[in-house]
Amino acid sequence: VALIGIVGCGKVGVSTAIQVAMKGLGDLVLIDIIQGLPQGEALDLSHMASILGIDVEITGSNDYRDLSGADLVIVTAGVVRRADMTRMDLLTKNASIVSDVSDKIREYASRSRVIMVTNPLDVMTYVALRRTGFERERVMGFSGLLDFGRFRYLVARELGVSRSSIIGPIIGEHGDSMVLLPRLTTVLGEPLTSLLPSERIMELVERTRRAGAEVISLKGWSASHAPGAGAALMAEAIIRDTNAVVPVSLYLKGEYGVEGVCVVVPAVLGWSGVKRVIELSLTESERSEFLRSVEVVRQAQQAVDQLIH
Ligand code: LAC
Repeated sequence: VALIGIVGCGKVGVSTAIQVAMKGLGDLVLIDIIQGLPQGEALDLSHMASILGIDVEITGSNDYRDLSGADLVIVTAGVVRRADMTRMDLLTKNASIVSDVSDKIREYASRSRVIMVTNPLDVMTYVALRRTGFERERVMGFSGLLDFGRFRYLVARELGVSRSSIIGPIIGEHGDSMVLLPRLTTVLGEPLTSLLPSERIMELVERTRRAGAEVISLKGWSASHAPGAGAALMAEAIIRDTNAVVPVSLYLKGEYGVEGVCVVVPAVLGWSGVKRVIELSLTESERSEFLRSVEVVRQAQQAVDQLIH
């Protein structure tokens, strides 16, 4: 049985735990520094699993030693984004939290794969990579399924087709410079660019970029169910070794002509983590939009470099 650790029992951590538990992927250990919280959530989730007849062990702990033997650790710990904050405002605070968590993962779960969920996502993936010292294939950031899911929600409504009939890639930063690719987003092969006028596509892309902030301003705190769903899908691809192609934030080593930055690209996921990067054939304008997004992350990454060593 696989062991999956979830670090951080805030709303995102708990929503992720619910959705991972419901998939029955393996045993779960929830970690948080608040006394009682992970234990209480674990008990509640164990009752949930019992009602549903799902036989996974779910425990909670304030001690990182209980991550020992984890095959996968999902990191959601950090300060959450308020409506008036950009993801970058979170940078310094969360870099320090994620550094500490990464040290614990290296110490107690040295063979684990890591899915980073904390914002700003791409830079936190970089922090986790540096501080764990793991090979890049085992350290990946979650956000692409979230952002693409938001786009797909809007496009499906617009076209009156099932959400599942729409597939497409997303690349670049999890942030305002994220790159959706309407030319490569298709309804069973028919590109969005021939199904909708370009001005309308641009509106949907803009709305997708703002979707995270829209959720925060409505409900008063950050999205949690959608992130939980996407993180659980990534966990499933890894634990069940499915080879699903998923957009993940990954430290690039020359792919797309980019060296040394964590940004979102499509990758094949399985038991070992990232098995392979898929390099999309981009047009000149798509490529330059992507490279601009990479530079946004590179700047932020350089800003934390001094903090994490
Ligand atoms: C979101 C923020 C929290 O996209 O990154 O929901």
